[in-house]
Amino acid sequence: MKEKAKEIAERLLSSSKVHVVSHIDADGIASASIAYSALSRAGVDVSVQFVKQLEERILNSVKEAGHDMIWFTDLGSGQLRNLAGVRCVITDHHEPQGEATGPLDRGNILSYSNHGIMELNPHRYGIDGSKEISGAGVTYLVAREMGDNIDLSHLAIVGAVGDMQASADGRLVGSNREILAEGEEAGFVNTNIDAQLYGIESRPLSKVIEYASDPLIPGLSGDQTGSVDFLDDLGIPLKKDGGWRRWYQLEHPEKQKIISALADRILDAGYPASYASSLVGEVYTFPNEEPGTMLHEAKEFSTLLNSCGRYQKGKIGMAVCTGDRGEKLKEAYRLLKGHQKVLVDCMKIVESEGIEEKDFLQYFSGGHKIPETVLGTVAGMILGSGKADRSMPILGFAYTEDGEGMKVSSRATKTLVDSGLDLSEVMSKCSKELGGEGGGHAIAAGAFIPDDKKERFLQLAEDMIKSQLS
Ligand SMILES: [Mn+2]
Repeated sequence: MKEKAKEIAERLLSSSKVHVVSHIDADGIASASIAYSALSRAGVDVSVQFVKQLEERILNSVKEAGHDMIWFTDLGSGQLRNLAGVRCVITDHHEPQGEATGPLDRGNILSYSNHGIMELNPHRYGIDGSKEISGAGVTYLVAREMGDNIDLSHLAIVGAVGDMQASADGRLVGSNREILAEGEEAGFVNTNIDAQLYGIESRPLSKVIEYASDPLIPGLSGDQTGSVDFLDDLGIPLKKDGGWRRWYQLEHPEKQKIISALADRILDAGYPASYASSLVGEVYTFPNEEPGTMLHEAKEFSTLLNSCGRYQKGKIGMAVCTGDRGEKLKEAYRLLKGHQKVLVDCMKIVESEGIEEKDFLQYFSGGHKIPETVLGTVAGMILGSGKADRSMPILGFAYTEDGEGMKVSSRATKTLVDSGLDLSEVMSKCSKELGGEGGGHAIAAGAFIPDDKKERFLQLAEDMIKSQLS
């Protein structure tokens, strides 16, 4: 990959102006920020545009804008055919569609480079882009060939963590590890073995326990008083000098005490030991950021970027990534706060409307009240909160914003997936039968269906889930 990265870097450096098109999620925002920094440091004029996906309409408008050179980051490999004739480079980690442009197929490199396209994608080199490197990571490989850009390595880590590439094993693997080692050696990233809980920098201690969802803590997740009592019983002071203590401020023995008590709870509730051991894993922090802020730790940093992306404010996220610690950072925090309020309101809506149960699935109906953009997150939170039955998957329904159909989001537990459940298949096949479309992952998937087909969809999904689990 290094050789290809070098070729791409040279091509970018010989351009006078580059237009960056990136995906609008945490990884995409980190990718664009790396590309932006590397280009502007090298004196290349740069403009940036964020998109949800590279659909035909958007692709046509990008083409028509007549840019001399375009750099697609965290997307593009799925659109090679439609990019014929466009002078561009691509740094992407999604499964490529169409013929190879890498060493797997020499002939096609020539045909595509004749068409003006240069692509760096790990899948062309036998590297699994879904686990081993993110869009930001691939973009970083090019940036490091463009100049002294090792300080951008922390953004490659934020992108990988944002794409959940550290969650399966509790640590980054593959090419991500090489980037991590480089960043660590240069002093831009630290790796610690610590709790895999969310909010260890910025949230009060009891909130970290209360909101724990991966892993879920039986009897504590979602229970405010229970979480406070739990820490009290262990003799852990919640406050110090009048302020709420945070996880990162705890003494090592305190952390150990809490983690082993949490593990006991998980084991006592009958979950496997592997579930309890997922409480601990690698945590990535950034020494150049202020401790106790969301920017100091990769998971929280990526969450902040995602909340910018969700509200179409990719540029706010990029300003934060490229160093703004004033107005833009404040705006990013405001977006996150607003998002959290939306989620709390949606949880209340589900609680008051209720969850309906069938034999093999449960579902809730958000109608026009739950925005389709947060439907999946809400479904996941309901399943994680202990307010739903964890022995079956949950589906959420809501009308789409354009009023032209219905969005379905589904979430399951790892245990269900291990037993054969595949929500991606459920969402894609059942929606297709009703004239819609869908897909995703075994554990989390979504679909769009005509708005009068909800009952029929539920029936089809119920049948398929039943046969998957039997
Ligand atoms: Mn990505």
